[in-house]
Amino acid sequence: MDNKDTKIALPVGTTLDRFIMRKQEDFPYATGELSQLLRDIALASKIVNREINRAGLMDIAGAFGSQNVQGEDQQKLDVIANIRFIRAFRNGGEVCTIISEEDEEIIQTGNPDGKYIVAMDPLDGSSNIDVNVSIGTIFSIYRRKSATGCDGDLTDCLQKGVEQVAAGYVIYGSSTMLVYTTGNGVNGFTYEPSLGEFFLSHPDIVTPKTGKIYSINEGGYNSFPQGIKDYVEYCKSNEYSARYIGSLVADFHRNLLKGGIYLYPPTAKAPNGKLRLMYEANSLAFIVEQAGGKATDGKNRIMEIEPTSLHQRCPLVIGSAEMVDKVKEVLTQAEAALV
Ligand code: FDP
Repeated sequence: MDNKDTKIALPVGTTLDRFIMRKQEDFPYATGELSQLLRDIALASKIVNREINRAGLMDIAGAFGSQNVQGEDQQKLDVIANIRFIRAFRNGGEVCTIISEEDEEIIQTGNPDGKYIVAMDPLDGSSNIDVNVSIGTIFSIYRRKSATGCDGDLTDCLQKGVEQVAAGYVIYGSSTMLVYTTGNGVNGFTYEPSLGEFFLSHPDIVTPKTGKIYSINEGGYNSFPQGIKDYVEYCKSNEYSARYIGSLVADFHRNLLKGGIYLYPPTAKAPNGKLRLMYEANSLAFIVEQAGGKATDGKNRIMEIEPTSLHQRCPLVIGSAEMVDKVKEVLTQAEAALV
């Protein structure tokens, strides 16, 4: 076989579809609905990926002129991504109810027989859209608590992170990747645009136990809790690298692969932290734990926080296990010093 043949003979790898199908075969009683739901997410993300790539040409980047429920400017692409994902869940039929960072109220899909609830941030890091920085979609999937045959309700939507059956994110970056877990490890798939398929590129992701990267918006330093200030000083005295893109999915993804920690503590501007428990923290917590890392609000495990409202915020300390433990230790010391 000459060189040319060898190249052609190289396999292209496992597609996301095939991977999902194989995993489903591991569960003899699986009905295939969760698999179909994951495929719906992949399809919507391909469409959103296309819109993002065309943003400059199509004049769909930039503010939409309205504000979302968090009081932030809605970007046109936020709105488009929200519509695309909702439409995918409506057409798919497996999801009865959606909660979205972009919508104040719960959204009924018109599929009362759907078994699943989706919580999503359709386009996270939206302030970065206009400046060509990586952005992402974050999602969590829960099984509904109520019986099928009617719309899902608030109790279905306000479930703890430990109840997630799957979670993932899509990062729209120099390449587009989908990373997800169904509670049995974490796998990453890279989009091959010429084939229109995601391929398994990062099987069984394990995050390093520790790292040398810390990600925090130090602009808020003056109002950080003392323990967080102390941890930042600890990072500096150990010559850690500061890396903060300001796009959660991108910061998280880098730290997941390389080892590191992301912190969004309470600040004067955001007394409960800025990130949302249901749309951001829980999903990434499930992923990081499945990869061997940890996620806390500084004290408590994120996935055990009892949600009380759809758009609730929480502080977030997430990443390599030993680094998250160190933050807890430093916070405890700082609190003890106050007594
Ligand atoms: P954005 O406001 O651009 O949507 O979830 C919100 C988020 O971005 C995260 O993606 C990002 O990590 C964080 O906010 C950045 O907040 P700061 O600008 O306060 O650092």
